[in-house]
Amino acid sequence: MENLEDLKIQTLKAIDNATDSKILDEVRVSVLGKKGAITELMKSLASFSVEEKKEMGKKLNILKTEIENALETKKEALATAELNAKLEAERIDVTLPIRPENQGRIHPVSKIYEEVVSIFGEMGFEVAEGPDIEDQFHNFNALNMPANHPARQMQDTFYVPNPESADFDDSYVVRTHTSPVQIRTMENKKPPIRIIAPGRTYRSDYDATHTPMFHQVEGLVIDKNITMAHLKGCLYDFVKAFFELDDIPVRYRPSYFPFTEPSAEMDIGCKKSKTELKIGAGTDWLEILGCGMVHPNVLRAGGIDPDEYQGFAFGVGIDRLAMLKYGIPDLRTFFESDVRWLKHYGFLPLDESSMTGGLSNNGGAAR
Ligand code: 2NL
Repeated sequence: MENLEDLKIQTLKAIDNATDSKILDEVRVSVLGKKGAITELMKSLASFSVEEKKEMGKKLNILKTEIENALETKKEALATAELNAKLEAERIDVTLPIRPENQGRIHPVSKIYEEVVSIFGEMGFEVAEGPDIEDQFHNFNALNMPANHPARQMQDTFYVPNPESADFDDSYVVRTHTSPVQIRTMENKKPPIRIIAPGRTYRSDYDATHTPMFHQVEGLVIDKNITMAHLKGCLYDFVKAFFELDDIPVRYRPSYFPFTEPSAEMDIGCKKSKTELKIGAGTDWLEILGCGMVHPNVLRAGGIDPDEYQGFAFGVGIDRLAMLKYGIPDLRTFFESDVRWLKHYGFLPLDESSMTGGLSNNGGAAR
C-alpha cells in the first residue's frame, strides 16, 4: 500500500504517453479492469481492520477518480487528434480541375425526365408533385377502383401498415402510379387544369422490363369542352418533339383503364429488325403510352362536376422511353448503380435538355 503514490505516477505517465485510443484503453484495463491494479487493491481491503479499511478506501477512491479523470481528458484529446488526422488525410481541394475520367454523369432516366418536363412545359403544363406513400383513397378509390376491384390485384401493390389502424382498408400504399398527385390537384384547384405529374412509382414486379421502382409521367387536362381531339393533338406534338421528328405515324388502339372512358393506347410507326429499331417510319408499331378521357367518377372524386367539365389524361413510362430512345436492353441495369454503365449510357452535366437548346444534345456522353 505504500506504493500508491508510485502507482499514481506510473499510471498518469502511461496515460500521458498513450499515442492512440487502443493503448489508452489497455492502460485503463491494467488499472481499473477486472484484474486491474486498483481493482485488486480494493478487493484486498476485505482483510483489513475497519479503521484501515476506511482510510485506505478513501485514498483508493480519490486515486481512482483522479485516474478516471485523466483517462477521460486523454480520451477526448486523442479523439480530437484522430479526427483531425482523418480530416487531413481525406482533404479534398475543391479548386482543383476535374479529372475527366472521374466526372459524374446524368442518369438516362433523369435525362428523359427533364426532356419530357421540358416538352410539356413548353405546351403550358405545370409540374405537380405528391407523396410516394399514399392512402388508398387517392391511389385507388378516387380513380374508380373501389375495394375488390380486379385492377387493384393487377397492380401488385406494396402495402404500408397504418400505425393507427389494424383495418386493412386504412393501410397505406407506396403509390402504384402518379395519378394520386392529379387527384390531389383536382381537390385543391379549380379548372382549367393542365398538369403533368412525373415521379417514382412502385409495383412488386421484377424482370428485364419491370423493376419494383419505376418512373412515370402522367398528364391531366381539364376544362370546358375538352374532347379526344385535344388529347390526340397534344400527344402527337409530344411524340414528334420527343423523337425529334417532323412527322411520325401514330395510331390509337382501344384499351381499358378504370380511370378513363374511352381509353386508348397510342402506338408510333417504326421499323423493327433483329438488330435495330428505327422510329418514325416503316410498317411496324410500337406501343408508347396509355391515355383516355377522364372517367366522370374520377372527376367527381376530385370535386369536379362532370356535366360542366371534361378532361383527358395519359400515362407514360419514363424508363421505357429511355430504353427505346437509347437502346438500353435491360431495365434492371438502370438501378444497379454501376458507374461503368453510367459512364456508357449517362450524359454530361452540361447537356441540359430544353426545347430551344436541343433535346438530345447529340446523344449520350459516351457516344
Ligand atoms: C399507362 C396508362 C394512364 C392515366 C394514366 C389518369 C389520371 C387521372 C385520371 C385519369 Cl387523375 N387518368 N391517368 C390515364 C390513362 C392511362 O396510364 O399505361 N401508363 C404507363
